[in-house]
Amino acid sequence: MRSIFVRLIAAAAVAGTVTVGAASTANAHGPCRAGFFCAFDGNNYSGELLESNAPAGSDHISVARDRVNSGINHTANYWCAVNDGFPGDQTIWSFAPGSHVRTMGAQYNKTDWFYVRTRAQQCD
Ligand SMILES: [Ca+2]
Repeated sequence: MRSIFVRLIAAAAVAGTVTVGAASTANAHGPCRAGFFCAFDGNNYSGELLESNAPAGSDHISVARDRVNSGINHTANYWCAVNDGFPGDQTIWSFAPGSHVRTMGAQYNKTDWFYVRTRAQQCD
């Protein structure tokens, strides 16, 4: 009987630890989950437009046209913002792994799509 009681307490303690750990992880990563890249409509990560964990090598990841203004990169890869246009598409921002960009400054409201590259490749 004592053995069962000890096991129940141990299980409850583990469950409690998991819950606390998950909550603190969410806080530490702000509005974008671990392992994901997030793009936002406004400054300071307001109005999420994209949340993706697309792998390195991905191209033409669509996002609402001409609206991205901030981003959080919780992936191990570079996320590269592209403004399509004439005469050609242009990479206008490089979100390094782990970076938080509160505002894209002069590049606000220009991004049309993203591509993803490894740390070694980086953005064009
Ligand atoms: Ca554009």
